[in-house]
Formats: sequence, C-alpha cells, structure tokens
Amino acid sequence: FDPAKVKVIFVLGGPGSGKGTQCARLVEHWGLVHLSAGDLLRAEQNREGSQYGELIASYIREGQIVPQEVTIALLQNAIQDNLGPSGSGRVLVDGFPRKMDQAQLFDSKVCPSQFTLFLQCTEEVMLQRLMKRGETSGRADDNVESIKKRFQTFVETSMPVVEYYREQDKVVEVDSLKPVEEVEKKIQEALREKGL
Ligand code: UP5
Ligand code: MG
Repeated sequence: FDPAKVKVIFVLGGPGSGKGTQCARLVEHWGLVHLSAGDLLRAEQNREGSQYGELIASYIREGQIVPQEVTIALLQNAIQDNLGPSGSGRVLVDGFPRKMDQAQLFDSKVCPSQFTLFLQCTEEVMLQRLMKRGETSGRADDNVESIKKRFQTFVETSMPVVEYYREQDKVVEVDSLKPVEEVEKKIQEALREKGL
C-alpha cells in the first residue's frame, strides 16, 4: 500500500489499560480501522498450518514480545486488507509498537505514524481489570503469573517506546483510570485537535 494515503495512530498503554475497549468505540463513532497486534498474533497462533503457532503461544504466555518480523508482516497484511477502494484509510494500531526495534522498522519501512495515543493507568487497577476479564476471556495470559510478566515487559521494554515518541512530541496521553465514556471523550478531543 501507499503510506502517503494511510494515517496510522499507535495506541499504547499497559496490559488492561483499555486499548481494545477504546479502539472499538472509535471504530463505531469515527469509522477508523482497528487492528490489534495481539489479536492478529492470537489469530495467527490458531491458524491451521501456521509455522509460528507454538512460538507465538509461548511468547504470549511469558509476556514477551514476539520477534518483530512476525508481527510487522501480520500488521502490514491487515492494513492492506482493510483499506478503502482508493487505498486510503485511518488505522488505529493497538498494542504496537512495544519494543524499539518494532517502532523504528515500522516508521521507516511500513508507514510513519501520525502520533501515539497513550493510555495511562496504574498496575493495581489493570490487575483488577485483567483478573476480572480472565474469568471469561479464555486468554492464556489472563492469570496472575502471566500478568506480572506482562507488567514487567511493559515497564522495561515498551515504556521506552512511549518516551521515544514523547521526545518527538508525538504522544497524546489520556488518563484511563476514568470511566470508559470519559476516557473516550478525551480521546475524541485529542483526535479533533490532531485534525483527524
Ligand atoms: N476496562 C477497559 N477500560 C475500562 C475503564 N475505563 N474502566 C473500567 N474498566 C475498563 O480492557 C481490559 C478490561 O478492562 C476489560 O474487561 C474492559 O472491559 C475493562 P481492554 O480494553 O481489553 O484493555 P487492553 O489494554 O486492550 O488490554 P490487553 O490485555 O489486550 O492488553 P495487552 O497489551 O496485554 O494485550 P495484547 O493483546 O495487546 O498483547 C498480548 C501479548 O501479545 C503481549 O503480552 C505479547 O506477548 C504479544 N504481543 C507481541 O509480542 N507483540 C505485539 O506487537 C503485540 C502483542
Ligand atoms: Mg487488547
């Protein structure tokens, strides 16, 4: 696809900060395309004949970041498949990039991002939300052991990406401790401000 016709917004935040919830709302009210890197990886894991199934499963359970070439290829295909007939689109990329190598490769080789939406939340609240969700989600990483590892990876590996974009003045930060509707309102204001 032609990167000049595509607007990419990264959505970052700790595990359980509300990325998926907020992206779903933006799809409904703004007609944006929502691609969750985690969802794409889980789908690939379950795809019959995938050579990456076991690799993805073990990285996700351990809260580690799957090697970037796998995730970037999945995202690239998904963007391509979700663009309008003219090849243009506005895409929320949820839960990516969460490691510096992914950020640099995506921006330089796939499509430079417009900005990053960062959902700020506390570990205490995120843990509560994920444990609750784990009662029904069926996700292999919604248990205390995996959640702790995901938190650690987020702090050590993914926060540097947020800081990298912050230094470039490309981060919009929203407090996601607030109720879903309030968070959404703040995000909408930010998108308007960015002329989206
Ligand atoms: N909830 C949401 N917002 C709320 C609010 N404001 N008030 C009260 N409750 C709220 O929300 C989580 C729960 O909280 C839900 O029950 C929701 O109702 C409630 P959700 O919107 O699902 O949060 P989200 O941030 O999307 O949480 P998720 O668990 O999806 O975050 P992760 O970042 O951990 O998961 P992801 O799927 O992105 O990644 C999973 C794994 O995939 C990673 O750990 C990693 O191993 C792998 N991965 C890679 O390797 N590379 C990548 O690039 C991406 C993922
Ligand atoms: Mg999610």
